Amino acid sequence: MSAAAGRSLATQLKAQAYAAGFDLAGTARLGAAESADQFDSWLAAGFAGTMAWMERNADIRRDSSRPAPGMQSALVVGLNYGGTQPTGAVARYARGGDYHRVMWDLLDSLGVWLKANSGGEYRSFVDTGPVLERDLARRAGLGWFGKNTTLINPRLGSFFFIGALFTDQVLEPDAPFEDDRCGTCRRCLDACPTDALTEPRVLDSNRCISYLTIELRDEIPETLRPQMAELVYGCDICQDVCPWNVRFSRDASLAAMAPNRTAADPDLAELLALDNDGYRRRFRGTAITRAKRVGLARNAAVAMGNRRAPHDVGALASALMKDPEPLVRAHAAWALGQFAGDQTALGALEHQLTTEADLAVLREVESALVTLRSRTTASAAPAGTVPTAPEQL
Ligand code: B12
Ligand code: SF4
Repeated sequence: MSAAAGRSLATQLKAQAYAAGFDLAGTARLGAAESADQFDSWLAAGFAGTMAWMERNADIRRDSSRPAPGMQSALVVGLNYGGTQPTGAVARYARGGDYHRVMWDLLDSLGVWLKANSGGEYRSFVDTGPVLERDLARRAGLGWFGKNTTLINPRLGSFFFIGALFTDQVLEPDAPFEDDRCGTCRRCLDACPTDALTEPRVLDSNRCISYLTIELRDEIPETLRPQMAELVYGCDICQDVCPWNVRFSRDASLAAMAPNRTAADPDLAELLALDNDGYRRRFRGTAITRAKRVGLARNAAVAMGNRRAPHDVGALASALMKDPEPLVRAHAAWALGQFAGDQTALGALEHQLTTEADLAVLREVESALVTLRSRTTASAAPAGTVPTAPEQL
C-alpha cells in the first residue's frame, strides 16, 4: 500500500470513529511499549497486588505487536464517560452500561467498515487483552501520563475510556503526546486517602481504593478500611482533584454510558442483602459485575461501618448471622465494631462469638468486640444504653 493510501485510510478511520461517537481518535504503529521499563519496575515492586494476570502475560503486554500477531497498526480511541456527574459511592465509570461491551461493539462496527474499505483484518481491545492501553494511547497522541497515572487529554481531562482497533493495515501514525502538563502540581498525590500514589506516576494497587473494592478477592486490610469512607465500587478521588478534570469534564457522550439505576449512591443495606441471583439481575450489563456479589457485599459492609448510621445495624447484624460467605460475615463484624454504644451491635457480635465456625470470622468478631467495648467506655453512652466494660470480654 502507498503512503498516501495509508494516510487516507487513517484519516477516514478516525472520521468514522468520531462519527460513531468516540471523543478522541489517533493512530499508532504497534511495537515495543515505550514505558515497558516502568511497567517492569511496577511489577517487580509488587504493585500489581493479587492481579496475577498482569504478570502472567507481561512479555506480550510489553509489546503491542504481540497480542494479535500479524497486526501492524492501531486506531486508539477515547470515550468520555462523564466527569460532570456528582461524586458518589460508585465511581463514575461504572454507573452506566458496561464500557467493554459498549466500546467493543462500536469498535467492531469500525472494523467492519475497515474490512469493507481496505480488505484489512482487525481485532478490538477494550481492557480485554494483554495491552498497555495507556502507553498505546499516548503513542497515538491522545494525552500524557498524569501523576495520578491516568492518561489525561488537554481538552477532555481523564474521565474517558481507552479502546483500540488493531489492524494488519499500515496506518499513518499520529505524533505521540510528548508534553508533561502536570507541571509542579501534585494535588492527586496529596488527595489520595490511602497514599496509594507512592511517587508521581506510580500507583501501589495494594493501597488503591479502586483495587481494594474491585479486584481484591480477599479481606480488605483493616488499616485501610477507615480511609475508604463510603466508597463501595472504584474511586475517583485522584481524578476529582485534577485541575484538568475540574476545567474540562463534560457529560457522558453516549446515552449507553449515562447512569442507570446502580447510579452513584446505591442503598447499602440492599447491596449487603442481595443473594447471587438478585445480584446478577441487578447488575447484569454493568461493569459492577467484576466485583462479584461477595466483593460488593464486603464493600457495602465497610462503607456502613464508616458511616455509622444507626439504621444500618440491623442489616449488618443480619449479614453477620446469615451471609453464607465468611468474607462478608468478617467485614460485617468489623463494621458492627464501629458502632460504639449500640446494644444491638454488641448483642449480635456476642451471639456470633458462640456460633461462628470460621476462624477468620471469629478473629474479626473478637477484634470488633474489643473495639466496640473500648469505644463504648471511652465515649459517653447514648441515653438509655448501658456502657459495656472491656473486662466483660
Ligand atoms: C490494572 C488496571 C487497574 C489497576 C491498577 C491501576 C494502575 N495505575 O496501574 C486498578 C484496579 C488499581 C485500576 C484502577 C483504575 N482504573 Co484501571 N486499568 C488497569 C489496566 C487493566 C492495566 C493498567 C496497567 O497496565 N497498569 C500497569 C502500570 C505500570 O501502568 P500505569 O500505572 O498505567 O503506568 C503507566 C504510565 O504511567 C507509565 N509510567 C509509569 N511511571 C512512569 C514514569 C515516567 C517518568 C513516565 C514518563 C511514564 C511512567 O508507564 C506505565 C506503563 O504503561 C488498564 C487497561 C489496560 N489493559 O491497559 C485499566 C485502565 C488503566 N483503567 C482505567 C480506569 C478508568 C481506572 C479507574 C479510573 C477506575 C476507577 N474509577 O476506580 C481507576 C484509576 C486508578 C489509577 N489512578 O490508575 C482506564 C484508564 C483510562 C485513562 N484515561 O487513563 C483503563 C485504560 C481501562 C480502559 N480501557 O479505559 N486499574
Ligand atoms: S492532579 Fe495535578 S499532578 Fe495529578 S494528574 Fe492532575 S495535573 Fe497531574
